[in-house]
Amino acid sequence: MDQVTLLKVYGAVEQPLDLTFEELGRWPATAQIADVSRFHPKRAGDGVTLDAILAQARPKPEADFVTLHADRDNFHVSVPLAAVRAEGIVVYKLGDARLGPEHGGPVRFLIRDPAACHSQELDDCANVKYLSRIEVTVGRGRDTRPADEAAHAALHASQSG
Ligand SMILES: Nc1nc2c(c(=O)[nH]1)N[C@H]1C(S)=C(S)[C@@H](COP(=O)(O)O)O[C@H]1N2
Ligand SMILES: [Mo]
Repeated sequence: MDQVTLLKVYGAVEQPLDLTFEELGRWPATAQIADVSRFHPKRAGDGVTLDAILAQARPKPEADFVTLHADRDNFHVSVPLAAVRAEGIVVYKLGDARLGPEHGGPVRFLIRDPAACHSQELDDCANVKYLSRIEVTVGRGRDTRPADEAAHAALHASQSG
């Protein structure tokens, strides 16, 4: 059993959290989402709902954005709390195994039904891989999603091969 924190939840919350692999597995079955490939055919793993995690962290009344940080590659996304709360899934395992980096692990954020890149707040670009911190904020936080098609194409080109 290891005590390594996989995911921090902090900012405008009553109860900051440092979550380990074991703690993510401790949420009740009602909060666990099995096999995300059922709705994201090219993605894999099992997760816990963002809603369950936020219920434990308890955002302050003035909080209105959730900022998702991937420190591994310095990628950040900030989306409205009210919109993402029921849509977000924190994917952290693949069956009994840990989620590997080839799947965006150890923790990958997924929106159940994302819009096409750049079309809405909850777009495919907000499906943050290597998620290390969830920061609850008042107002929009850091967001490094590519702003237009050229920047988006450049990002994807830099990752292939
Ligand atoms: N950490 C991190 N997460 C990321 C990105 C990234 O560059 N770094 N790219 C985003 C973009 S622009 C898209 S479209 C999706 C692609 O997810 P996929 O690799 O599962 O297709 O991941 C998103 N999550
Ligand atoms: Mo994207």
